Amino acid sequence: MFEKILIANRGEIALRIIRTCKEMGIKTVAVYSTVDKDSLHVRFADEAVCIGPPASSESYLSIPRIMAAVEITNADAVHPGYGFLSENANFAEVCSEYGVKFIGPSADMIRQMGDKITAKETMIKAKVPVVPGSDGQVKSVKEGLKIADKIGYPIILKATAGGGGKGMRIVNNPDDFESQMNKAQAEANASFGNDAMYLEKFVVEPRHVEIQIIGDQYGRVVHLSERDCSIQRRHQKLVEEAPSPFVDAKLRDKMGKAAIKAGKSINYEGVGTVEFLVDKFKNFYFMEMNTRIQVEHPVTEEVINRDLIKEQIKVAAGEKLTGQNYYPTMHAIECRINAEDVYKDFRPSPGTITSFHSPKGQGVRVDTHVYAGYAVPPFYDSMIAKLICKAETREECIKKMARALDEFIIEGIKTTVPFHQQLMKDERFLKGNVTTKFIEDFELK
Ligand code: MV4
Repeated sequence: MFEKILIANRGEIALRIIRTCKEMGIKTVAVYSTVDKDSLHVRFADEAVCIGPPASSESYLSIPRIMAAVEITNADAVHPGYGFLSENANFAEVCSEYGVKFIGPSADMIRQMGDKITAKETMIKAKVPVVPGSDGQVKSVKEGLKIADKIGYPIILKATAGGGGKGMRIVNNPDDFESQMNKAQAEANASFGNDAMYLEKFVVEPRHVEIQIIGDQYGRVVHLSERDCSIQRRHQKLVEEAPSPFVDAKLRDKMGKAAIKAGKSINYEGVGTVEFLVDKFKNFYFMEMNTRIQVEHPVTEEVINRDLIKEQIKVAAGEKLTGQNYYPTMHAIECRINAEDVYKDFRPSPGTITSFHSPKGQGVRVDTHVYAGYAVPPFYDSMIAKLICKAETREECIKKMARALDEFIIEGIKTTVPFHQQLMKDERFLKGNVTTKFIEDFELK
């Protein structure tokens, strides 16, 4: 087992990782930017190293600065958390060249899933269902029009370097093709410096259902069932739950098997998530694979009663999996509490939290790094807490969440709490009738 893990991250996930390390008897190193010097991850870690100024590019995203911290503290492993360098193949490579274990998959596995055309080709070979579309890159408008004509409109153009909705455009008819392709390419170029595009049939009003998997260093891959993340706004998830209200045991089994095939096809090591689009007929299609621990991992933890960070560290250290899959025994929902003003288009609302009281009680979990007096910096992600509730049934879980949200006191900044309070009373949400189009039709009162 590792002796000392350096956590290349900040906020709630850095704290979350430190907690598990302590329980496992592993020493921890925090890294921090100057604006985070009073953060709890700095206080709770055994050692802490300042790695630079607030700008991420000069601190949490700086490979040389993080490697310098590894060097001076003699850490034998690095946990990247989510965001920042967690899916950076170069970072994984530098760690391995330096002889420090990157807690996650190899650089090659990250690269294979990072390029969306390569990922899709890999899935086709592995016989994982994918959305019908172009065979790789669409090189011209003329070629794209021909393919779109064959598969039928609407179609969606996607950037091969993309993910998370950037460089994506829906095309409803051939007349719009050229202008939409130009827009998607311009956006992809600006975001990724790569304007390569591919094309797919557009799945109308899909659900976003993802399967959590874990692979060990000996070729074994198991699944930990699904999460439903259909409630998103501009590709930012707001609510996640497990199990999905739309997934029955039969579909879970089929999707679980497909996700395992996906993982095995690249010899996947570590925790990962295979994202699928699910249509109203329960057809499912591979969308992307995330090669990191995700924000919403606690909903899975709550329903299968396992610590995913612990499992992640164990496989990274070379432990074997037993080979069994995990199935939900409870229902869990996570609400993301962001420092945002929901009445002003979810605009960021950084500043000092003047008072903070988090909800408590049976079945209530709050993962957060903030406290009364904490100043939310404007430099990073706006998420300040995750409220996770669990109960025997979805209905009870929603009631518990509504109660817990009413107990949340956060003063000094605006948060997404009012959005969630309204959602927990929404007729369609209560029925589990949610697709990725839900928020578009949702009106905040
Ligand atoms: C799609 C789609 C419909 N059909 N692909 C959005 C983010 C990126 N990961 C892929 N996305 C989508 N791809 C086809 N062929 C609809 C979306 C999509 C979406 C997917 C998941 C969650 C929220 C979404 C919101 C809008 C569009």
